[in-house]
Amino acid sequence: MSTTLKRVKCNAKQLNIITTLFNCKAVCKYIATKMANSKYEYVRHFEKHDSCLPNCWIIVRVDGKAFHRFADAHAFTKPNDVNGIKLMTRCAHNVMTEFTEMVLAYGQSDEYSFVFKKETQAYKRRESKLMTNVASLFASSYVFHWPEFFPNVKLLYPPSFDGRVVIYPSDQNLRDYLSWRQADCHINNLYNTAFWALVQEGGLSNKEAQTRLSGTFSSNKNEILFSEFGINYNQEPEILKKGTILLRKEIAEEVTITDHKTKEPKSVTKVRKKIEAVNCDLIGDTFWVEHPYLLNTVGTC
Ligand code: DGT
Ligand code: MG
Ligand code: MG
Repeated sequence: MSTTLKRVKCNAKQLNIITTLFNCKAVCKYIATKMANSKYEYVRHFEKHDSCLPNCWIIVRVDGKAFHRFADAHAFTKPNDVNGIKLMTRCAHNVMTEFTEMVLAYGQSDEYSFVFKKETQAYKRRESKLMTNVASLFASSYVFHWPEFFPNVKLLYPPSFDGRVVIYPSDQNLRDYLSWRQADCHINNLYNTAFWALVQEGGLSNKEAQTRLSGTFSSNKNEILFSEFGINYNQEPEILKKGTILLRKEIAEEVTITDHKTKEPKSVTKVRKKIEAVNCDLIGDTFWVEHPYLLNTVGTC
């Protein structure tokens, strides 16, 4: 049969008709071979091979495009809009639910970093696949969940998020990366809290507040907040000072099952993983000592 088929010359449309008519496995196989070996096939070899280095942590970071404009356009509270922060975390939760080989995520401001375990084989570790799938799911989730967090604010235009991939070979590099993002959260939040206190409560113009804070250290900003506005920065909510960490926690649950021998109901403990948000320090050792499974990822997720 295949000998006869190979003698037939026809275009793709005609081949499709043959498949429909005969619905025959051999015909389908023949067509697949024919199409795959078209003269255009060579263009595939121009694609970049972009597999991430093996045995390294893969981080995908997404960041809102021009979010200063987006925040203004949608009247976000300054310096922090808690609904905006919660929406970001809802999106990150979606991403972690979809990508089960993610160990944790860390978010602050308009960005989220997602950590894939070292051994992940998701998308054959292809950088472009990982980055674009994460960024597009994050962006679509942002629009999808918007009404839950901003029921009275019309979404004026579609937001977008850029994405990048960074590879870290050692656990220490990974910890340093996350510490860098959390330190950035702290530095920006302290500055923004002081800046907007000076503007909103102190009556300074944006330019005057900027000049006032220029060249100041953390201690100076803490002092301005405390002595001029009665704000103890240390008592600001952790979600603002530390950002948000999403991790998979093991939850032990009592469930009732039917004993297959006695056919009687019995109670057993089942362990399942649940994605949880925490707002704590991840720069010190405590977090890593309390969650040792995060770095020891073989066989997890
Ligand atoms: P990009 O990322 O280069 O496209 O530009 P932006 O404008 O997104 O800049 P970026 O990512 O460095 O900084 C984040 C901006 O988002 C920053 O201007 C403040 C704004 N933003 C983030 N979260 C909030 C919030 O909760 N409230 C307000 N009012 N603004 C926020
Ligand atoms: Mg941005
Ligand atoms: Mg940003």
